Amino acid sequence: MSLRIAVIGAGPSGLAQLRAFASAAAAGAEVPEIVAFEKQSDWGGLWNYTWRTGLDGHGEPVHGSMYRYLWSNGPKECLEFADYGFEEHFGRAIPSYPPRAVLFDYIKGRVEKSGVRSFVRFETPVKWVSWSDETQLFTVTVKDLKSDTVSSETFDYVVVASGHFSTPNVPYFPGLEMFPGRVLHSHDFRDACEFTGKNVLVVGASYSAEDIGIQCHKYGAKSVTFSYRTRPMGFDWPETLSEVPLLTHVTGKIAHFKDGSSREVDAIVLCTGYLHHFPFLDDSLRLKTNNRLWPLGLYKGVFWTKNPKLLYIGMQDQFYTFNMFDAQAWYARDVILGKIALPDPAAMEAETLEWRAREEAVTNPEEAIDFQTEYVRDLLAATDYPHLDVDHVAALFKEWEHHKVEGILTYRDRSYPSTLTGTVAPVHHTPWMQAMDDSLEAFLNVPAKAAE
Ligand code: FAD
Ligand code: NA7
Repeated sequence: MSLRIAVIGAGPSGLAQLRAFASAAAAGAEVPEIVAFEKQSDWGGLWNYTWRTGLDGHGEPVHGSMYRYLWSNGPKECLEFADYGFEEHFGRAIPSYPPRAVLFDYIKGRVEKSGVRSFVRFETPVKWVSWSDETQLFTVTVKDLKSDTVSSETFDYVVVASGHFSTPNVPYFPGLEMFPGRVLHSHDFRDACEFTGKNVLVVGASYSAEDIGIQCHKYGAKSVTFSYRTRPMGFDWPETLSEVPLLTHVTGKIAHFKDGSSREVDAIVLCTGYLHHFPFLDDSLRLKTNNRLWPLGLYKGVFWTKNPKLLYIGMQDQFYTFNMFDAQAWYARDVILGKIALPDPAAMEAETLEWRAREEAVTNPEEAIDFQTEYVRDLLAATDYPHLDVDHVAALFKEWEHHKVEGILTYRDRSYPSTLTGTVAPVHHTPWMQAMDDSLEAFLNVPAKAAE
């Protein structure tokens, strides 16, 4: 087969695509040539922690948004790969809420086993992608950061798996420029210890605000004030954490809010979300969306309806993560291999609009979980991805939501059963609020050397 596929990004989404083709090859299928371009020096996407902020050593924008002491904010049982469970990777059951390093190890384990590393060109950001109607090929222009050279190659398909939690959405509030303290976006947050003893203002009311706020509390912030635009998160916060309406302006160290109240703060963290940002794509190929469950323009949430040889993996707002990327990647693979036929453009567009109407009818988190569950179920039904009990996953997500409401500082101490093996996760040796060491060795309780 002479087809060539370019995958942009070797995070969980891009790696799902590599794994999908590797599993087809292992089953005897003839698969196309795949080249994955990754701008960082290792794979794993956001899970590959970097201390850097701003620009990297080559002057490229830093991709990483993860921070030290980050622990999974959902049960690992909800993201477990159906073809490579946690028990298979670690040789035993592990607790339900692992720190970042442990999930990074799990992600790497599957692809190392598949032998796909040679398909990835590291330190090679994609700079531009164009399509030719004449040749029916994409031209992909990349920069090799090691040799400082730019080159172009042609491909039959392009899979965009570059993530969408890296380019910060940074609103302006009058007075920020004169604030005599740290002002940063969650993208640049690396370490809660910086805020020990400080009064921190966190703007935003979603996952980043919630998690960065409670990390600051855990590592000794004097107080955390959350400022919301639409509605408060409404958790039963400890005494030093509280929610106020939207920030209107700042005068000196005083933050003023929409309800007329004000507070003195030492630092401001803007947890105001991210932009879908594809600086390497021409307007005619570029997905333009905010962070939501059903972005428009993508048939099955994957195929660019205007040119289905361009595919996007992982562009939705996410309850499901790793196993949803798998469901998308397996479906994408089977379309590329000719096992699944795409309908005509009008039918693709009509189905996409139907899903959007269903998404717009969603009114609460439980319905949002059900919506994404139906989406993943729809994809899985068409491929040979190993059985994933999505009803069980959905039930776990709903339990997780309830457990967060019951205790925002204690939900990570809970345990859930694997949907693959039924094994209930062991309780972690230390309650999350007291677990200050986020290393893999501390979590697994193994000496540093043995874990390597
Ligand atoms: P990414 O992980 O962002 O990977 C994209 C890859 O593309 C990166 O390696 C990047 O370097 C590369 N890339 C980007 N642009 C280019 C280019 N032009 N050329 C070449 N390569 C490029 N999910 C969970 O399931 N559990 C959690 O606890 C959780 N916590 C999170 C915490 C934070 C702070 C954030 C931001 C996200 C969190 N997520 C969590 C969600 C996260 O989005 C997914 O887990 C997952 O990392 C998404 O994978 P991805 O491959 O789509 O994107
Ligand atoms: P999200 O989930 O996209 O949420 C963005 C938040 O930022 C949300 O609460 C927005 O308020 C708020 N926002 C956006 N613009 C503004 C302005 N202008 N003013 C005030 N507030 C604003 O992003 P997160 O970073 O929380 O989560 C992304 C991923 O990172 C997620 O997968 C996590 O697991 C980690 P709204 O509620 O819309 O009014």
